[in-house]
Amino acid sequence: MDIERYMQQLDTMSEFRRRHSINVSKEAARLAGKYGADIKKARIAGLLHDVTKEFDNEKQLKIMSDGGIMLSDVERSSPKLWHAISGSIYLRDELGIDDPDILNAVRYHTTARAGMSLLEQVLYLADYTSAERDFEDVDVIREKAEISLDEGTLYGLQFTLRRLSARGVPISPDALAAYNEIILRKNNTR
Ligand code: DGI
Ligand code: FE
Ligand code: FE
Repeated sequence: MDIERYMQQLDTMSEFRRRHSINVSKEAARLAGKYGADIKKARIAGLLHDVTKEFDNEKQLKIMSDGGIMLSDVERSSPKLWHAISGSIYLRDELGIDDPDILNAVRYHTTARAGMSLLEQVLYLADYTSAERDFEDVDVIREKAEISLDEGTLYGLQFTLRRLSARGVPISPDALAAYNEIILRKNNTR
């Protein structure tokens, strides 16, 4: 896998998004090392996870429809969710990345989902805790991410679900399924 070529994709981004992508890549590699995910895949997924985030809506809709994606009602009504979907299609169809774990990590980096792989959880958390983030509670989620992938992911989901419901915007069923799965897993191991 050609990390130099993937680095060139960062040239298409704003300075802010490039810095974020590099921070996420570094943090994903660190978490992958800590939790036993593939470090090289984590680095690539981190670099590219937001590659379509700054594309305009029409361009993202075209990438998704050309890639054979049918959006659900929640997805169609929430453009913030599009870059994760269009990003994974772009990696597959434009960059020729065929590793399903990398593609799924990008696909679910915004919402999470039930049945996440190690790499998927690593990218979700690296995106949430990346060095330039400064929202309230970021230190708490950083601490949780050191305890376990599930603790970190759960805290991230709780924070996101609280915020989305307070704003009255549609919530992805994938996020709810991820939340329920981790809660049930915790209860079963008590
Ligand atoms: O792309 P980033 O800014 O690095 O972070 P991200 O991919 O986690 O995107 C965060 C945005 O996605 C934030 O504005 C909230 C939004 N979001 C996350 N989950 C959902 C959601 N929006 C809706 N409507 N529904 C969701 O379930
Ligand atoms: Fe994102
Ligand atoms: Fe991001």
